[in-house]
Amino acid sequence: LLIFTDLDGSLLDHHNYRHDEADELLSRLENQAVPVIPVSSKTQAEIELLRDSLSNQHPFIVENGAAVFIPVGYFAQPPEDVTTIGGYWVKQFVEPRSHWQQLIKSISDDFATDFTTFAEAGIDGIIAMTGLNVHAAARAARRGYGEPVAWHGSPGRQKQFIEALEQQGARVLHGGRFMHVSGDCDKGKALQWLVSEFRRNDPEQRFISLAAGDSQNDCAMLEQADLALLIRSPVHGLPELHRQYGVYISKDTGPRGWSQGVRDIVVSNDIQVNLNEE
Ligand code: 2M8
Ligand code: MG
Ligand code: MG
Repeated sequence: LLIFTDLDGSLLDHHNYRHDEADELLSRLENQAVPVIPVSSKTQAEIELLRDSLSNQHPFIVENGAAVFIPVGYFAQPPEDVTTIGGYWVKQFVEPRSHWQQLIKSISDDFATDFTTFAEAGIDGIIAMTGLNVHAAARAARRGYGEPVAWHGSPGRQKQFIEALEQQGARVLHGGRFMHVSGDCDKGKALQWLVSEFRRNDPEQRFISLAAGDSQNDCAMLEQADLALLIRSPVHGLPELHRQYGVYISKDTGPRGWSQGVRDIVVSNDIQVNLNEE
């Protein structure tokens, strides 16, 4: 079993970013050698902080599937088409952040008062928009592959903005709070690539994938995974995917819903992982 999980609104509470209610299950999963792989809109720097606090040493996927980070040596052989950067094998799916910033700039005259980017907001602005503390906000500001945009204009203008970006080769994904402007990546493609690396490294194993998420930007990975857990949100409705057959919907929101959902899915699919106290 491999667990791919969104962070904000899923493993982490939407409002306070805490994960206490999932800690017990996380340590059981680690004891049972089930990798829990963060897949987030968050940056490398943000996810590293969280991994450290959880003692998680598994690969992770940053910025909505823009890149996959695998600790060097995690697999016996490095995957094809990766670059070694600071102790990781990195698979990159898109152009760097500056490319997408220039693109936004090139159309911004038409939408000047409608939006604020993370770059414009700066650390203080990010704190105000997200409720992150200053250290976390500084890490959220250090982006490699795209630009989060807070939208203030009308939905109609937003549609035009997205179309203008997409005409220039960008792709826009929606997280819990922001639009994310980057290239042709999503969490589903990144999941698929990483699952195939697990299989290549250990062809005897089947590797069932379970994906958990709460927002529109999670749907691609929920569709791609063998088992899908949709986490209820305290602030927005369920994405369209909830109508799809076989998608498990959590009863609670955030880390509490995450834990219940993962447990229920493991039990009801007869997956041979013991999550009970020894
Ligand atoms: C952004 O991501 C969230 C996740 O869904 C969003 O779009 O609402 C990212 O910029 C991330 O780096 C940051 O930590 C988060 C904080 O709420 O916002
Ligand atoms: Mg989320
Ligand atoms: Mg997210």
